[in-house]
Amino acid sequence: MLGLDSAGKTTVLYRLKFNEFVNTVPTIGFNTEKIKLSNGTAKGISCHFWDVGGQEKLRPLWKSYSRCTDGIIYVVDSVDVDRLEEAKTELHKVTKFAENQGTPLLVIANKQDLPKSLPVADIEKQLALHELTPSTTYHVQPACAIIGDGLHEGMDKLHEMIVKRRKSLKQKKKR
Ligand SMILES: Nc1nc2c(ncn2[C@@H]2O[C@H](COP(=O)(O)OP(=O)(O)O)[C@@H](O)[C@H]2O)c(=O)[nH]1
Ligand SMILES: [Mg+2]
Repeated sequence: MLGLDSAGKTTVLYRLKFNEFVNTVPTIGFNTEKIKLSNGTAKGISCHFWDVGGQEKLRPLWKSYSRCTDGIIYVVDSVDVDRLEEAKTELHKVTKFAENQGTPLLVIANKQDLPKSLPVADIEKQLALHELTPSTTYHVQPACAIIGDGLHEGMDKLHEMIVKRRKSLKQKKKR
């Protein structure tokens, strides 16, 4: 789980873990949790989450934490319009790493509860998701991590993309 500092990553993590709001402090380093999803079509699936700090000095860590993962969750603050360009640059950097080719991507357009939040279509455009490497399948999910809206829908989509990718990798191996 990546994204600029203050996007809401840690709030997402603990919302999924405890099914309640947990007040956060800025993450120095990372948080990690094994979470059994409790809702949606991915219910019962256990996931190991790595929530990596998003401050500029921590971003070099993203490369090591994202390689060999089944999926990347990229959390965006839908109100922080001034930093969307920065969020875009960092996201494109991560998806370009050789180790991340083809890794499914779930973009969480977070803080949709706030009145000035940008709609999902605008976020998709500003992040230039259509310009990502063609092998990257993605889904953009509007969410409010504080109350949990949208998180299970997002995880269902990510799970679907992961299963699809595994199947196609298996078929490729057989050939
Ligand atoms: N209004 C609103 N605030 C949120 C939401 N998600 C997180 N926050 C707040 O945004 C701040 C940063 O959240 P945090 O999870 O620490 O961000 P991180 O740096 O990406 O881990 C905290 O004050 C959260 O309570 C949301 O969906 N809506
Ligand atoms: Mg954090």
